[in-house]
Amino acid sequence: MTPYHRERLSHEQARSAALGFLETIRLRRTVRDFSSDPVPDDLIAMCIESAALAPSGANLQPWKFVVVKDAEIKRKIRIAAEKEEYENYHGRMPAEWLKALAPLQTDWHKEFLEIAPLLIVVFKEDYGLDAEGRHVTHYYVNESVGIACGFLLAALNAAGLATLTHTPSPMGFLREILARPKNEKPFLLIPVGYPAEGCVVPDISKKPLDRVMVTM
Ligand code: IYR
Repeated sequence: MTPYHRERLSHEQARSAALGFLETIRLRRTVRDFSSDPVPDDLIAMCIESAALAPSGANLQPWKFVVVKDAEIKRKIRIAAEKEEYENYHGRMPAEWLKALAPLQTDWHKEFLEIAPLLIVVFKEDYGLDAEGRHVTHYYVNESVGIACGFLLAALNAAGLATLTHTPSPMGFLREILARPKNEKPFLLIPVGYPAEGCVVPDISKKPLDRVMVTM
């Protein structure tokens, strides 16, 4: 064990810090219309460093963040994702699902996978591999990687970047295209960049606090 100390903030300081975070995270929107302008590498590295500080089951950090900037690889990912999504939108998704998605105006076209300057493909490690190739059990993998993705989206948003939490389904093709080892499973595909000039987003709102928070 090692000592842990954080200076306690005054109520005023704490309020102002919490409000600052709230105001910044309020700016986050899921964007599907990206500019192709490049994003500095160091920004992305710093945001992934934030994500990798997330808590995880037994601190085993069961994640990998693959940053794809290469146009040819992005193209392969787009082609494979569109193939799956075409099937989803033409029969695999039931009518109820399509109805729920209607306000988002999504369809099977995924040009953003090529236009966005980079994709972060997050993999979860269902188990680890030690130096001898023996399996190491991982715990709470979905919770851990989900939290890390939350940190990542918040960090990218704080850096003024737009993201899309994209889950082409099924997404096993990402493991093949990116040649990842067999203990890594695709978890989330995040196009990252700046919103395009004239970008629009769905006119949707979040539930008010009194519908999501219960105090007893
Ligand atoms: N993966 C599909 C469909 C989709 C599903 C949900 I739930 C969304 O919130 C958005 C889209 C697609 O990317 O189009």
